Amino acid sequence: SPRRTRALRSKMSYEMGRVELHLRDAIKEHGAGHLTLIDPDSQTPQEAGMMAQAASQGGTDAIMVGGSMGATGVLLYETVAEIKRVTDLPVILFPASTAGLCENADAVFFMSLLNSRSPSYLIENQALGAPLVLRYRLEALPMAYIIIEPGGTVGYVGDARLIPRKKPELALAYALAGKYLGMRLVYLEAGSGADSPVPAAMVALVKKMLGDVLIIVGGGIRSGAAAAELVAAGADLIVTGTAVEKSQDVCSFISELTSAIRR
Ligand code: 1GP
Repeated sequence: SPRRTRALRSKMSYEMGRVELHLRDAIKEHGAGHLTLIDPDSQTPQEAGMMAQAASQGGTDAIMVGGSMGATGVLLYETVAEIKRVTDLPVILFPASTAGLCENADAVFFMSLLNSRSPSYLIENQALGAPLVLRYRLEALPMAYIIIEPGGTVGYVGDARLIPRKKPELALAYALAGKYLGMRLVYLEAGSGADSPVPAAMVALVKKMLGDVLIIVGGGIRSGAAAAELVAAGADLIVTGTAVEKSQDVCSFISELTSAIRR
């Protein structure tokens, strides 16, 4: 019967949690959302808290915490604690390894670097981290992480076979594989501080073919105009890190981004 099928379906699928629903609601309401990335290695926890507070006032939808190097231990814990103390925003971990997990965050991008050559980034860190995710009661958001040229530090550290910028069909192939593996989010990453973001044509192709999967785009986005172009192409969530760190006035910079991408 249809009722049994429905019940089975909800039992079998890994259910969406509070943070994913918060992001999906924001996207439904405004057409797109914004995530502020804070690397605990780049400033003190107090400064991170002030950045998060300003980003919150500027309308960001959640704070991502992570970094390729040094985003671990007491510094990570205190950074998350300070952000949670001064804002009501969900904190989503963006870990480079199991060391990027921490019990006071709300959620984790539980991701596999699909175009890595290294089993460490495909599945080993995930297997070692999964029992911690359970113990810390973190909401796991199942995500395909795909690194596009130039790839930056994360491309190097993650041993990625970078997707050429002119090959959107390769990005699509990995993204579709992620969808068929049950991932509900795809992150197209150009690398932190990239000269230019992921090409809009690549975002457009991936979004067109993936439907309900949330498309996150990050790396090298420095202006409202660049963010708006990616959202027009189909990005659901825009990530900015470096440009926020460098900004003299975080609140107005984030306002510029959020007003550019919202309808
Ligand atoms: C890096 O995509 C993110 O993982 C953000 O990149 O620092 O260039 O904003 P930026």
